[in-house]
Amino acid sequence: MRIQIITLFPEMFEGVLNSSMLWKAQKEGLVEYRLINLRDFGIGPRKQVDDTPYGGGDGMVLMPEPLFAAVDDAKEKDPDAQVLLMTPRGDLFNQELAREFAATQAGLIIICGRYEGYDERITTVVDKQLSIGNYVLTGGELPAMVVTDAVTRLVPGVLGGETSAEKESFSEAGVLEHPHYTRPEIYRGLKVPDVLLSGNHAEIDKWRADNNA
Ligand code: 4FN
Repeated sequence: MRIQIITLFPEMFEGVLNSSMLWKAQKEGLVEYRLINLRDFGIGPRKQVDDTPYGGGDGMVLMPEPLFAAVDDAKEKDPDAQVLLMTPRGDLFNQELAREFAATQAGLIIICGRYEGYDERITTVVDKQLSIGNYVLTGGELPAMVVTDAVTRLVPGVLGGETSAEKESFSEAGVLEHPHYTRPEIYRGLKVPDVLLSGNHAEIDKWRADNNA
């Protein structure tokens, strides 16, 4: 699966894409990431990508020409890819959508907004508008990283060892996680619940079922 990300700040993605799981997914050829710098499609010698809004008002808006050109470039690499626009007005991104994207063999092209937003005409080439939640952010980059992380771990073969049935049991049955403990048994006077040390797996399963958020 190919994930192409259109952004004015490609360097923001380096840490996330080079972290263990996403790095391994790339190394094993399961996912290919491509960062597209919107600036490369800027207009004129100053590589302009933003302009003042028609109708007046504060701030700047991403111009249509660089955005359309960047999407065209991404589509050339991957004609069947779905185009996603990260926007606070979008549908709330969730695990079900992550699973759908991962299952689809087609790639993703993710557009990240900046400033006050983008010229609305870009929505004519967008398949889905997505939001990660209701808070003010400075750009769509962090939301794009959330989608990239959530989708990549579900791409077949990425999470070694675990079967898809195992992955489903927690994240997709609406079951929240139970509390976890590791060594030492007592830390700063805080003891691990006895049942977890008992070796009684029926009792442990019951405790975990009773102690999920
Ligand atoms: N945000 C709100 C209302 C008005 C504006 C914003 C806001 C980044 C380009 C969009 C934000 C949150 C979740 C993208 C927020 C997301 C963004 C997202 C995002 C710069 C314009 C902007 C009512 C939600 C508080 C800035 C609410 N998921 N504007 O944040 O891109 O994907």
